[in-house]
Amino acid sequence: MQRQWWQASVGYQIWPKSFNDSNGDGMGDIPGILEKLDYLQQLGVDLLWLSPIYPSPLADEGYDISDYCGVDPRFGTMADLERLISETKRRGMRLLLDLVVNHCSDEHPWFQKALADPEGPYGQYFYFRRGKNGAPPCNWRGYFGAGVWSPVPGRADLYYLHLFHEKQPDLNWSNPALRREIYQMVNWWLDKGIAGFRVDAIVNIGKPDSFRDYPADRPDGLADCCNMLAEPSAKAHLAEYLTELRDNTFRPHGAFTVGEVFDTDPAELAAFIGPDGYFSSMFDFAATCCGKSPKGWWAARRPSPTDYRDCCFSSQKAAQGVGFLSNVIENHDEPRGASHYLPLGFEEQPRAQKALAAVTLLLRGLPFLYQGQELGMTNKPFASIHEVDDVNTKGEYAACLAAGLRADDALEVIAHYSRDNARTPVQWSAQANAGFTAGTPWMPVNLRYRSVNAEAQQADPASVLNFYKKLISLRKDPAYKETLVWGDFEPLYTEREGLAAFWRRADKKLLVLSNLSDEAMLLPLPGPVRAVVLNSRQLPPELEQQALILAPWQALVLEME
Ligand code: TEU
Repeated sequence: MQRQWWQASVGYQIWPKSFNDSNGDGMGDIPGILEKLDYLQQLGVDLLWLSPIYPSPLADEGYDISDYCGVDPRFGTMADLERLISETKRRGMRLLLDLVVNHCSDEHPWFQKALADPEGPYGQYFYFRRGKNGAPPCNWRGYFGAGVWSPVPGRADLYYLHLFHEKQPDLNWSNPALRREIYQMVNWWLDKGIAGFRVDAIVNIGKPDSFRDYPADRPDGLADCCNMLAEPSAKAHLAEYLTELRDNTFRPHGAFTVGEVFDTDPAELAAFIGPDGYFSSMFDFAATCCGKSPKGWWAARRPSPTDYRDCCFSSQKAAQGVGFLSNVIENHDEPRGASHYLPLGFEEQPRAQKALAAVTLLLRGLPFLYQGQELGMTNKPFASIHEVDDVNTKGEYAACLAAGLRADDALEVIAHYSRDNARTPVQWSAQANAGFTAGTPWMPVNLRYRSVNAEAQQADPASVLNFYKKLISLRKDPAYKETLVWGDFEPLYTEREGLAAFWRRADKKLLVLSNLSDEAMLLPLPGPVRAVVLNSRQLPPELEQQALILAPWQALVLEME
């Protein structure tokens, strides 16, 4: 496989509104990110992905864009962003923006012009369709729980399509004029000096040639819109558009791209991330999807640590020899990784968080950390549904009630899965509002900030933060980089519950062992140990001639003969 500059990178996602506020308005901003570049550099991350910073009505927190080539004044100015591009470069880091082109905002001029004249040229930028016997054109339910068709104001029986919120109309990629506008915009950003993009919800741009009903799958009589992704015409269009997008933008710029791609058939992996793939990389969402139900969050089952391991391992095997996945335990759409993958009662424990960190950072692929993950930030408590900001959570709460759950049970469900969990302000210090803002934070901070914060962890050699630093510097250590970045992956001891054990092998033979349980484990050793390269616990590993005892939640990297 050809080597690329980005393969040895460690990614870090910034969700700007909650990262760091420089001007006291309670919202994070780009100057606030600039203030923390040294922190990020010391952590060792080098590929920074910014969730959307473009002008937006924030109906879906910036994923509803009203101007693709601007910066929302709440986040700063174009000059601030240009400074961020140059300051990251100066530190050997690269900047990725979020490319959100399945849909735009209903306040984007394209949609405004389309509404004014649905039969005109801008009408062709969207999907306008007539209703069927007084009902919408088809029975799809969108990703946020409501129907995907909303009426066009003032036009009896005309609807527009939105797979997400009604303020996020879908862009019509079958229109070459729209595609040209998008490519121009992408090239404009790449010419400005960003290194590439995280590509949002991208599989949805391939729509089938006709919009037909699917069998209803919930009491609302609607069917999940993602059924359409399996239609042969949708798949064919997706391949056509992604090839064209790559050839007209990413490829000539040598850009790095990471696709938000769910549910890829292993047979299609090469098309997405192979040497000639649409993207450089894509997120591995196997564990993210584990236990989720098409019925909604109320019917989801939490994955166990063993489920987490099995998901990661099967993705690793599928991607090996094909391309580089991007490994995540959390992002701005998911519960905090520690709260989701660690068993109840252990989510706040640093030793358990470190065991999880060792797995996600040492698998083959690019690790992408999400802001605060490196501190062991956990889910936030919810006292009432009125505290919820996120549109998706509101839809899922309604789905809980429709399924017959009582209000307090519904609250418990959404409290675990809500996207707001990942969106509380980053805990920088034990000062007021966790040092995030001098004003009133737009969303309350998690009260754990008094003990869990960056300042305290920087001073504590045994902190979660310092363990992440060790893991990242191990990946970059010239002695081990070849093995940890390009080496192969092979699982072992998979019959053991709660143990993540795997080989990373190239010029060195590294054995990664992470005990994702509260029980000590006696493990046979597959050969003599040359060196203990990393140990998450203070106590030295109990090594015998042919066996070792792995303490509860202990993670070890052993260099073997
Ligand atoms: O997410 C796409 C997506 O499929 C999610 O909506 C996902 O199903 C859901 O969040 C699971 O809880 C992307 C962005 O990451 C998300 O923040 C946006 O809301 C969405 O696209 C629309 O742009």
